[in-house]
Amino acid sequence: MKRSVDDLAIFGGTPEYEKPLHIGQIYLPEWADFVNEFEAIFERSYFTNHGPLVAQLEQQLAQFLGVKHVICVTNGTISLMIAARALELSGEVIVPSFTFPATVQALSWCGLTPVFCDVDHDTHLLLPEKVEALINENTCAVLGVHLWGKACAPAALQMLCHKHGIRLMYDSAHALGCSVGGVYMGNYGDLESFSFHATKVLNGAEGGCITTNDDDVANRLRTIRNFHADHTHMNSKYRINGKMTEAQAAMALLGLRNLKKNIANNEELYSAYKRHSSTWDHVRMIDTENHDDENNFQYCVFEIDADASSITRDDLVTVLTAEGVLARRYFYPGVHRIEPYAKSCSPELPVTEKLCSTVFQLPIGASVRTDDVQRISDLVGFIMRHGDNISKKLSSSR
Ligand code: T4K
Repeated sequence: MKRSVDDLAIFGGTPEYEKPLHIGQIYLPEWADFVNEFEAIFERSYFTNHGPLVAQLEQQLAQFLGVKHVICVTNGTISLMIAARALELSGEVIVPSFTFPATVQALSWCGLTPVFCDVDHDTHLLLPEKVEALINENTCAVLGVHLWGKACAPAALQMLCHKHGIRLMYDSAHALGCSVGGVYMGNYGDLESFSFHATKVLNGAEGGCITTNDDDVANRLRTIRNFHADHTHMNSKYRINGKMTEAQAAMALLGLRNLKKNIANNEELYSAYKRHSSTWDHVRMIDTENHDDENNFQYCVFEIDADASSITRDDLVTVLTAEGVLARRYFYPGVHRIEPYAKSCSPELPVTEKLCSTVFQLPIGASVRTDDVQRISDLVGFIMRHGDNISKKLSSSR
């Protein structure tokens, strides 16, 4: 418990956590189950190229999500690249800048031009009316992001894309196990792309998948995922090695067994943050619930009131990091501010600009307990109460 500002680790005090707490989910399977699965892989001596575990994972995910096709791939970035190729996109794609760079970089790898669209201040999601204002004769698709597991206007965007004869794809890296209208994400647009990175709620170490209810799109996805002719008997101008390994599939299958339990753990932590954060000065917690529906609570997201607070978001993150609370600035800077996009475009994105300087995430996932949330909350509350003094001390030490 900090009694004075001098007790903060950044000013020479003892850090709150010796072993840092981080944002990543890092849910692990039982060691014995992991060993069993890997012994079986060694016995089969079959490590990749659409092995039995990948087939099992695709079938189990399809059943869980209620979607016709699941195509497992190497990671969530390759997944987006294969997805864009499968939809045979060419021209401009409307996409938020307030996202992880991979969303946009995948488009660039496919020779597509990202057109950045601003997001809603409260939900951080694309707004269909802002999207529509950017559609022109060069637009071939909208790439929506179900950020923080919240549904990005699937019905409205679908109608809009249909009206303009363009494709709709989703980056659903945050949205495994999230639903809207009783339907799991994975069933919207022409296709959706997921990530099974270690920091995600389903941990394949790396990995991802694309989901679709369209047979033709599924066939093209399977063709592009593999570099030479295979059972899809289809030709494609672009192909790549995007295959998931048996090791990744083994991890993800074990994770899938515990998915509901891990999500329940996240939800408990999210609720604890919700209770405690209401007492902090000048910080609000972003509501990432899909009310009446499911969320995976993969991220706990906060926004600092930059006008009222005497400490900046960046200083808050620096002070927390020194305490071993590895808060993150997802997403900073906005993708439109990084190369190569910064050089080629200067879109008007006032909400994105603001969010990039005010939003931060606090630790959640396997390594965090509810009493950690209490400790982190006491710390954030303390820092916000003494923001003025801390800021002055930080400035004089720079
Ligand atoms: N679309 C969206 C919307 C995304 O958020 C992402 C990825 C993608 C697409 C692309 O999907 P992938 O190609 O990655 O499958 C992390 C993750 O690496 C990335 O997957 C994720 N989004 C992004 C939001 O976060 P970094 O560069 O911030 O990761 P890093 O290494 O700083 O890790 C975050 C924290 O987790 C650290 O404090 C350390 C901890 N950690 C990390 C790893 C990898 C661990 O404790 N153990 C680990 O194994 O991107």
